[in-house]
Amino acid sequence: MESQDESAPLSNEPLYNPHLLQRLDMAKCKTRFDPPISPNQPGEGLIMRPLCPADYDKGFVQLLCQLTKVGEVSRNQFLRRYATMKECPNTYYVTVIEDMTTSQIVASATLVVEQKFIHDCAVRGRLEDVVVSDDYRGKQLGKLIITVVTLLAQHLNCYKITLDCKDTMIPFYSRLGYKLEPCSSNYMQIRFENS
Ligand code: 16G
Repeated sequence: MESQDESAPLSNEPLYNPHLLQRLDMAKCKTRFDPPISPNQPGEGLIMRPLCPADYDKGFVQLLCQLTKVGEVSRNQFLRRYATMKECPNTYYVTVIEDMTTSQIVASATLVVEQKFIHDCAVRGRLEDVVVSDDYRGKQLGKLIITVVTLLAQHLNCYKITLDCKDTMIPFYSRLGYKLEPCSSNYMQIRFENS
């Protein structure tokens, strides 16, 4: 991809079909919201939608820094990664919440849909990179975005959805229906240098 003019406005093309979010049946989940919020009404001045290129200028990368090490991601690097995700149909569902009053991304969560041969060529969901801005705590946004991405995985016929998280987050995810399966699966990793 050629380098973009840094001053050119970025597109609002969604990473995936936004209607998918609107079609989700929130009644299918046991999580209750008080006050009630939903993908269509996540809170005053807020909108939930798929990631788009313009989110680079709305603090998306800075938000991810609240989760882990991100590095210096340039505009072109971001656009190239967005493009390679977009080229993999039915795989990447990066979902964000924007505060329309400040034009800032304040929460994000990613569903990755992995294709399998097992379970009759099923697909499996992975919940990744969940982050809510420190300034937006207490508005049920984490609960909402995880519930929505989980329902999306179900809607896309994933046979399961999994995540990894710090010990301290286990009670939070447990309240949203995620279960530890210590006897049947353990999370293991190799950390490559500089990661
Ligand atoms: C958490 C995230 C994971 C993310 C990782 C980054 C959730 C549910 N889990 O485990 O998606 O990739 O943190 O940490 O959001 P790392 O930089 O140590 O890999």
